[in-house]
Amino acid sequence: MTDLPEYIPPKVWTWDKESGGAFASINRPIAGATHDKDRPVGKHPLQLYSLATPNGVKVTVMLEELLAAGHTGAEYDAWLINIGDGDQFSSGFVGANPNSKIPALMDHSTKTPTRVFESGSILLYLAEKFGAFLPADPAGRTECLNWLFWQMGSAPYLGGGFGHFYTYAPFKIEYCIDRFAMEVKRQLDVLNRQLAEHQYIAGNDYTIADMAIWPWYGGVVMNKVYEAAEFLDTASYEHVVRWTTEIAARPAAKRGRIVNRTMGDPETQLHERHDASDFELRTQDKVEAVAE
Ligand SMILES: N[C@@H](CCC(=O)N[C@@H](CS)C(=O)NCC(=O)O)C(=O)O
Repeated sequence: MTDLPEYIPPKVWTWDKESGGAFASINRPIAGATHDKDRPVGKHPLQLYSLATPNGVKVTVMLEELLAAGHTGAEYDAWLINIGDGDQFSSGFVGANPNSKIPALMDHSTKTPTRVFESGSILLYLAEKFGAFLPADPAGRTECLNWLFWQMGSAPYLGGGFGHFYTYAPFKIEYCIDRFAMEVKRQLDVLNRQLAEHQYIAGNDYTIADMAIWPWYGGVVMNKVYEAAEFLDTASYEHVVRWTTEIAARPAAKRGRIVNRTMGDPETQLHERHDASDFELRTQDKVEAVAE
């Protein structure tokens, strides 16, 4: 199984060393702000503080879909929160999300600004605010929320479980990778069976359930999350592949994916989005060309 020495947990766990692995420097067992810094506020009603991880992309795809559908009230400023630098621990960010994790949204169109955190809560808030991407009939709405909450409960096994031990842990532990690969494959099979019978996750309509699930599970299928497509044999989930490809072709999904993105080809990085024209004018390739 593994050559690791047996670990005998002490009576009481104490934080006396970094855990090792990627992101070890930002992991800590206490909440709250580490430094004082206000949130920047731009000109639009919605202020998003985020990064283009799968959890962040859910929200930027939703905002771009709302704008594409003509909901001008969904105009937004997207500010970059660099979690590797600890931006999520600023007093301003913690005010928007006491859990110190992206994405966080502030709605300045309400009498006093409304804070919204947890990506699922943000998707639901926006869907209800604009009456979009959430079926109105009780049965359709419930099925959509079933899958939205499925994602919130399932993706931590993909990210915090599989992704952590397959990609970020300081060494490979067979037991952990086996346990979470098994679960992620089961989840892919759940999606595959659902998508064999429905065009979209919750039925015939494209909804916030698709927007929540696609960045994670579509990301794995497209080999953009953890580079584990071959390891997990994602090509064998043919209906998930079909659905992933269809959503990836949507112009709003293409735009949403690059907002607050700081990795990859420069033309696929729009560090901050403050105007619709930024997709044309302010991607990193353009910013770098001007700087030269
Ligand atoms: N359940 C949360 C998860 C958010 C989350 O885990 N965000 C990560 C990036 S994908 C983060 O901000 N990590 C920073 C940290 O843990 O300090 C949601 O869906 O909004």
